[in-house]
Amino acid sequence: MKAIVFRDQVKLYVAAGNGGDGSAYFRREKFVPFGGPSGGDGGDGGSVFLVGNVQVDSLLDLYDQPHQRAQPGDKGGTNQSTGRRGESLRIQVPRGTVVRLEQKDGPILGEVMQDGEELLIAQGGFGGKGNVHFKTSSNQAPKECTPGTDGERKVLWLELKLIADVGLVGYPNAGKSTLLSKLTHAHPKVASYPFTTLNPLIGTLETPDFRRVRIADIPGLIDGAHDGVGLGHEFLRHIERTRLLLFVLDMGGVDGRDPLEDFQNLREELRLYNPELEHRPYRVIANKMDEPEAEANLARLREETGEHPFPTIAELGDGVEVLKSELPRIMFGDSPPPELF
Ligand SMILES: Nc1nc2c(ncn2[C@@H]2O[C@H](COP(=O)(O)OP(=O)(O)OP(=O)(O)O)[C@@H](O)[C@H]2O)c(=O)[nH]1
Ligand SMILES: [Mg+2]
Repeated sequence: MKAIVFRDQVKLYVAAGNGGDGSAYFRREKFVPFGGPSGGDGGDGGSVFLVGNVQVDSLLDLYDQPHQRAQPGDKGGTNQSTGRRGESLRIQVPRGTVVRLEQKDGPILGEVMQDGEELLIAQGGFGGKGNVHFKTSSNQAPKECTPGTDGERKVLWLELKLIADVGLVGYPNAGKSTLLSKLTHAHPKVASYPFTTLNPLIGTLETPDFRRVRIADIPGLIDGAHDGVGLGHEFLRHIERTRLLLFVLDMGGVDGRDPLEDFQNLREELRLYNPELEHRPYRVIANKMDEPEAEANLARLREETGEHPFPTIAELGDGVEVLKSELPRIMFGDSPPPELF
């Protein structure tokens, strides 16, 4: 199987610009025999910021260019001129970018959630003082000046958490991507083997009154996902941010599993990963209702769990219209699921 590489986590090495040194100069003018100090201050170094940008949808560019630095400030000049400030660097990142120090489980430095939101990740150094500042009554010709301070350097771990309203959760091959393609204009890859979807993808369902529900198609989960099996953690951390979970079940048991057990196992995986997920609002989608065993399994599921699943045949679009009208009602209805952020 082809290696799976996720580009929604990157290690980033950032260096802010050093401050320019202050300088020591003296005025040398005709007819001014003892020109005073005239060395200017160094310019401040540029800082490094992350900026949320809705146009950017992955951290792919940073993966290719992990070293990012801002400009240093220039040295102070003659005639008390201050050195040029170093330009700050503004790195464009997708909304939902979480920044940690050093490594994957390092402390969180911050998050970029909104379009245009800026997060300072490395402070530029400050310019040193030129010798003009050191003139005193007893020292009219100071040679002192101070060096600029260093810009901050950091190793950061960036990861992208999807910001979606709804997350499709299910075993591989259950029909999540098919469903997303019917609910929205997204075109995820659909195929009859497990792990077709390797990267999470978002589609937007637009309601007749122009409201939008963002739905995330998340790669299939397998048992032990909470322990990191099958890249489970990579997927589960995306699920964490959605406000409503849709459990997509293969009611035909096409891959030899029992849909009722699937449902219980999926809920258990989420709970083990993050106990809060147990209380997240959810609905059950009973997919592949065209399969021979499906009706009997659905009856059993209803009876044993008390759930009221939405029956669908995603491939044919059956049941999709009901979902299209129900999802906005659930999201924006009288008692919508709680806002997470
Ligand atoms: N019989 C039947 N097949 C379906 C239905 N919905 C989807 N499929 C088929 O099931 C297979 C898997 O569908 P996908 O949408 O790729 O499944 P997935 O859950 O996204 O799978 P992963 O990305 O691997 O996790 C494809 O061959 C689909 O054509 C359905 O309602 N009935
Ligand atoms: Mg898929």
